[in-house]
Amino acid sequence: MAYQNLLLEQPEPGIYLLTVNRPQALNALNAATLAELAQAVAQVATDAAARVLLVTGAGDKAFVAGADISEMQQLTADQAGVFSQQGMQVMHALEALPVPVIALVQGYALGGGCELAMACDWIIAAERAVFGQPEVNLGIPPGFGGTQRLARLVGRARALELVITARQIKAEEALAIGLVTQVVPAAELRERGMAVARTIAAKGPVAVRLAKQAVQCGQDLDLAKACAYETAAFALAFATADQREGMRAFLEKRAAKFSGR
Ligand code: DAK
Repeated sequence: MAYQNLLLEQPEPGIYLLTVNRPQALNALNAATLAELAQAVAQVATDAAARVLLVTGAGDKAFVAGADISEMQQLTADQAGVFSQQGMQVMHALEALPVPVIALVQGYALGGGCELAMACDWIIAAERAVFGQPEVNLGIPPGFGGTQRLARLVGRARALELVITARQIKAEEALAIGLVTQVVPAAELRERGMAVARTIAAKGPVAVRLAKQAVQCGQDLDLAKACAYETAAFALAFATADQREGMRAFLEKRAAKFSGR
């Protein structure tokens, strides 16, 4: 499928690389880009051979510098509601992908850009990455899930401080508060993402999917219910060819060849 504002590539089998491609506007998310993001996520979701999705921004200046302010400026309250829902649906769809989704952030990840990165399963940042929720500078609160995902990732007080003061933080601080999982030199960002993607692609796809779902669903349950969910996922894995192959390969001292069934 051809996109105007995105690039969706498969650099290696099973590994998708999605690039928000509006560098002239620092990859800001307008309605057209959000619509294409929804299509691209659906394309990955329907590919049974997909193993991992990397999400990044074009150029070295920004991952995504937020929702498109020039487009948002004229919105009525009703239109803003529709725009917010459109963004929320994209974030939910990304989160719901059965495969792991990793954000590769270089430069600015602000507002909707920080929200897009947080909707991914984890974030790898380049040394010069900058994160923030500057919406209050524009007279609006975050609208694509930022108040909720940031608080879940870094805790309530830190999220409140960042959202309410609009303070922007560099990669090192983002690492210290748990917003990103690793910081790498900018020149190595893509290769580091590909290396992690290859690692994931070699694992049992069903196990990866079940593990992702268990962590995600368990977060909103109490511990007993969350552990019961994990038990169900664990048991389900024993009905798969991947479980038999994974254990047989270990005992035969060879690499497993998973089929994803
Ligand atoms: N939207 C549109 N264009 C943008 C943009 C953005 N978010 N960010 C940058 N650009 C454009 C600039 O206008 C400029 O365009 P030209 O003038 O060249 O045509 C070009 O990108 C380069 O930007 P700068 O010239 O400003 O570059 P600098 O290096 O000087 O500064 C910067 C980089 C990232 C610090 C600066 O561009 C900046 O502050 N950008 C805005 C960052 C920001 O405030 N982001 C948050 C946007 S608000 C909601 C739904 C969603 C949201 C809220 C509510 N509902 C409907 C309820 C989400 C909101 C946001 O994300």
